[in-house]
Amino acid sequence: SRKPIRVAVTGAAGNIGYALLFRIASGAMFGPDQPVILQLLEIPVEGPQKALKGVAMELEDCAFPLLTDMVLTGEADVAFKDANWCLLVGSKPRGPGMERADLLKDNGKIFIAQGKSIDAVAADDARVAVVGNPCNTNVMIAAAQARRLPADRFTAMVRLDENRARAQLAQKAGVAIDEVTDLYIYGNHSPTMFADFTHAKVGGKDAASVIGDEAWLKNDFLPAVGKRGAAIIEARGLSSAASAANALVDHVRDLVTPGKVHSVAISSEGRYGFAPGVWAGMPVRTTATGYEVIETYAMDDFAKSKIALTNDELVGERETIKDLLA
Ligand code: NAX
Repeated sequence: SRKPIRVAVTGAAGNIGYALLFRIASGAMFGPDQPVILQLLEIPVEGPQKALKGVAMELEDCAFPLLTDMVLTGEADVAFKDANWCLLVGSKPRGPGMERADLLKDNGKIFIAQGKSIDAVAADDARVAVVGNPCNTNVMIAAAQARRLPADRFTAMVRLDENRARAQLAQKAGVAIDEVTDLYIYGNHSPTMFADFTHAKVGGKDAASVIGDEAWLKNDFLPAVGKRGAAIIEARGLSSAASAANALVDHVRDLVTPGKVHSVAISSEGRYGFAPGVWAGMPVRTTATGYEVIETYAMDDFAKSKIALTNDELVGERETIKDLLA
């Protein structure tokens, strides 16, 4: 039988954790023949640790054949020990009256510690996916700690934005989701992200001509995708959890499935006009050993202006936490 994959998940007793762990254990992330070991991290405080125990009890009660072991811990070095995948979901939410800069800095400290720990104790083939917000900047901070693991192992999730965009476009065009292709997310996981409809296709044809309403694409579609997270909070009273967990399943599964093309936030290295060193969403194609960036989409002036806007935000976030990168 196959050697189990060790999957570390932080914030495991949180909302996303509750929607995520059962999918991983059922085989949705790594396939129906791949055993997994869950290594679950929560803050070392009684409440969250107790809640984590409860989640683990439910995982046991599912009797998942692929779940061969579980580790529950409040220590990063235990959670990340020999981990093949580190899913960094946990982060500190914005409290009442808290400035965005303070949120960035508080979370930055978490990702310094976790980045260091991953680099020290995770498996040689370890890969990291950051979900905890602000995820693009958190992943940059974690990657800055790495001496052993190369930067391309560190990714952040913009897949929820891609999935939201594909669903909105399919709905507008009145087609099945699979008919919408070549639709990728550029930039920050925030309302500034650019869902590039200019290259998208519907049923193999140029999406803009199928929709036939450029004003809708620019003035309705883009803001609707950008503000979808806020719309979910407004409707549900809680932030996206099941759809975020599902997007993380897609993000990781497609990063281990050669040939898949999908949106991933990676170190930009100046591609598509992003500042070198910021982590920005862009399309990648998964290869046998990692991924290659799709660099061939030519952007028009509108797309360039959108990318410039989300790049400015990423540069601003980096500026806010620059002391943490040293
Ligand atoms: P919750 O507040 O329900 O859960 C977060 C959990 O993380 C809590 O149980 C908390 O105790 C734990 N935690 C905090 N600091 C930790 C640390 N240092 N080590 C380990 N655990 C720690 O939030 P949830 O709804 O699960 O969302 C988690 C994160 O995902 C948030 O930052 C949220 O903003 C972010 N999201 C990111 C999305 C994306 O597309 N990238 C979309 C969904 C979501 O908004």
